[in-house]
Amino acid sequence: MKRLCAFLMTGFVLCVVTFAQGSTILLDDFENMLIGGPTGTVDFGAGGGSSIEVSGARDIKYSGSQSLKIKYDAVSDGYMWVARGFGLDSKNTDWLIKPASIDWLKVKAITFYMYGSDTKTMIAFDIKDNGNEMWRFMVEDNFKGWKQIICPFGGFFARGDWQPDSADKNAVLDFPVKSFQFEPRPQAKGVLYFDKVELTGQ
Ligand SMILES: [Ca+2]
Ligand SMILES: [Ca+2]
Repeated sequence: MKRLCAFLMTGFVLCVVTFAQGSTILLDDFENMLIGGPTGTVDFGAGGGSSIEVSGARDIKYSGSQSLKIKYDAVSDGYMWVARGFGLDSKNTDWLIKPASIDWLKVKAITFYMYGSDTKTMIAFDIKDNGNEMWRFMVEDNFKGWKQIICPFGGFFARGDWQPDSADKNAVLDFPVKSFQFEPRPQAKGVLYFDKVELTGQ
């Protein structure tokens, strides 16, 4: 990525992160201590009988020294979420870059690396838009080892099963996107690893 800065008439400096040719913007590499709770670095939880454990893994990782490890047991009426980004209940979940400083008009897709175990588990990858509307992209764990998952914005759909009370529900993907979350869908049980979340202009 490259950073474009301009001096405004007011004397402020405006900086927007945009893409150099063929490059990407690194959103998250899960390198800090991964813990939950009100002051945690990961906003995660489960309900309806499902359960989840979240930690940092140093043995299985794609980049840097750590990945996000999710050990899940998703039962039929249950749900769970593992979120990072801005505006979440946990207070230290920020990405490496602020949403407002990204040139979203140039972004085509959000990508991440997933370590699969070929369990056939369906994983929902959700993003929350600027109107607090939740958008979903489905991924199947049908491979083994690390694989880059590419989620073009055109492949997301507004969730019909649940939206936050504060969601604008306007069926428009409003930028900037503020957070993302992973949810292994029921019924399924296993372990997944995620790493290196990026934006791409390709
Ligand atoms: Ca990492
Ligand atoms: Ca919206």
